[in-house]
Amino acid sequence: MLWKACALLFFVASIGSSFGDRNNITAAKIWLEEYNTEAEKVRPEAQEASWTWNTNITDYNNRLKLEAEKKKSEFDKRSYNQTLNWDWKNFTEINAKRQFYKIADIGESVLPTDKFQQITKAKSNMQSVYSKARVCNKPGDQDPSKCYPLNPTLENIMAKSTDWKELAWAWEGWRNETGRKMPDDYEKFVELANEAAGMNGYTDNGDYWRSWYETENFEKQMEELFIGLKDLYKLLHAYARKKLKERFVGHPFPDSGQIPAHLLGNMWAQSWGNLFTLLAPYPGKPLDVTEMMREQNYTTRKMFDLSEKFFTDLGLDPMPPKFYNDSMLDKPEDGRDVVCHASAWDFYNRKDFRIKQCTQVTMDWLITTHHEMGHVQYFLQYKDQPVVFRRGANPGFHEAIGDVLALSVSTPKHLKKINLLRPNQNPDDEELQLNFLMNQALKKIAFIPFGYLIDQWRWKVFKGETKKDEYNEDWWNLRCKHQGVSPPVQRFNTDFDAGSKFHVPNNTPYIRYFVSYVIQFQFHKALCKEAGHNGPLHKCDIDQSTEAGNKLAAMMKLGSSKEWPDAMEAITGQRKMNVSDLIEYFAPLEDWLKKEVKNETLGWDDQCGRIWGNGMRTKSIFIAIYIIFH
Ligand code: KAW
Ligand code: ZN
Repeated sequence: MLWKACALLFFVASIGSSFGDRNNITAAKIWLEEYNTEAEKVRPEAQEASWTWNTNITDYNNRLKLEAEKKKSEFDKRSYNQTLNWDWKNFTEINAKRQFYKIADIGESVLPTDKFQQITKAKSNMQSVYSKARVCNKPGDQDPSKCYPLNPTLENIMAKSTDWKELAWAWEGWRNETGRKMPDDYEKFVELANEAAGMNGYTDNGDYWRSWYETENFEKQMEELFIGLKDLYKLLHAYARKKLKERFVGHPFPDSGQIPAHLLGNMWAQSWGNLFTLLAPYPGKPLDVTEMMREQNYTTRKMFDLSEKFFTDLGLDPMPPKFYNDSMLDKPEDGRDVVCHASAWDFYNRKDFRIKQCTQVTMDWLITTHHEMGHVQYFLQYKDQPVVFRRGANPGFHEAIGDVLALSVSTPKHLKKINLLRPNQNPDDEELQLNFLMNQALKKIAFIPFGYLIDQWRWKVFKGETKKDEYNEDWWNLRCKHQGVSPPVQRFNTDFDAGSKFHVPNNTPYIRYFVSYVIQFQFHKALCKEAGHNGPLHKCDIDQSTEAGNKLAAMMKLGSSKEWPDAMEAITGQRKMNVSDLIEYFAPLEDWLKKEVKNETLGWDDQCGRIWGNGMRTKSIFIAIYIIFH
């Protein structure tokens, strides 16, 4: 007992004697512990207030959320000031140095209180416009008070309708009710986010977002990956365009080669899986998993149980006890407004983890369920890291986990195993396999340019190269150039079509999904090797491979304590992002597509042609007058 007391006295004395010593690593580590304990109190409070607002959008809950965010920002600022007591940049202990680096990086919390409140308010306004939006006056409706939300009505129309006019109504209406109401708030948000980034030593907010990747020439690297995938996308685009021209014969397709954006089965033309019936190489061999799910009376809970089982069969963690009670897995039917866009929540107290989504019983939602469960699995694996390391190795890693598992779950072999293939369907049938690959391509390859371009647009906005009155023009320059889609109705510079996509009003960076879509194939290939898979990559199902599960867990446990190449190496042995595994996965389909489009002109003009309405013309007239008089 006595020796323990002596040791404690010596310990306290040694710290005491080094007060004021900016290099005392022992004292620095004690401070880090204290920071962590405090953060585990402040963060859950902020998360709880945000959750309450997200699951019940009211002014009152908004005020509570703003109050909690202010409290968290004060804690961030206080902590930042305390980091100045240490010469942490010269610490030789890497882990402690990295914690300090992350604690000192306080983002928008750096702003003075009034500006912090302004930016939070601008974001809240945009988020509530987006989540409350309804579109009225559907063609054929008699009752003008009948209005429709994105989830499920407009999404279902975009997915299933083959009526040009109805699709155009949903497409245009959604943009009128969302983006068009946001440019003022967005401009304010950009101004203040840039100001915060500048105060933190970044050139602008885009520079700050890119810093999370800790990669030299990040923009260049993304561009190279994108170029590596463009040819494959062009094949799929040409094939889809050919088939859509047959479906919508007599309707206008632009001579510049783009596809009208409302025809691709999705509100943003980002994922084309809903065109599968039209585009399947062998239409007689459907992959009608949604129908099978409905026939078997699937419920939301059954979808989550199925997903959870896939994780635990790999040896990964089950959902904690409170998860199902506290999550919001279905859209509430009591009329309250909620943020329906799916998300996964870490409350940073090592026990509360939730998912919020408005699930429907479909194959797509089964995949989204795996995607969100992937986030929660990451939370569980890194929960014993210090709070500041409870993040993905980079944001793309967090997005990739659930998708990697879903690559196995979606294979015909696995669907057979879980009774979601029809009894007469043979999972080894090569025609069915090609149909499966087409289905995958419509989700994965179709997404690539969209995943790339959103932040191309935002980075330019943050750099100040795109001003408010150019928001929409530059948006469509990118959509036309990279995705090869065109607006189905005239656009105006008073429109703000970027704002019709959740992540823009919600201020969530998007390049993470592009990164995820590349690296998930690298992870898939490495895990398949670990699981002893032989044969083509697209046939691999890692189900029940604890070897694969262990690799994945080892990587996730790191959180963001190491730079991402270390985390990637833990799974793949590689330290670079690379498109070759994605290309290998789709090789049989690429061959098939090449034959299918041999008489088509691949690609499209960089510009869309005549898409601008009066607003844009007014602007051109002003520019012409300005030029004449100068
Ligand atoms: C997609 C991704 C996977 C599978 C199919 C897909 N289809 C489309 C995408 C890309 C993208 C989209 O819908 O456009 N997917 C999502 O937005 C899924 C939602 C999310 O899980 O990524 C969610 C987005 C979000 C972020 C911040 C606040 C609110 C929602 N991300 C997370 O919940 C999350 C949580 C912790 C860490 C990292 C991300
Ligand atoms: Zn996600």
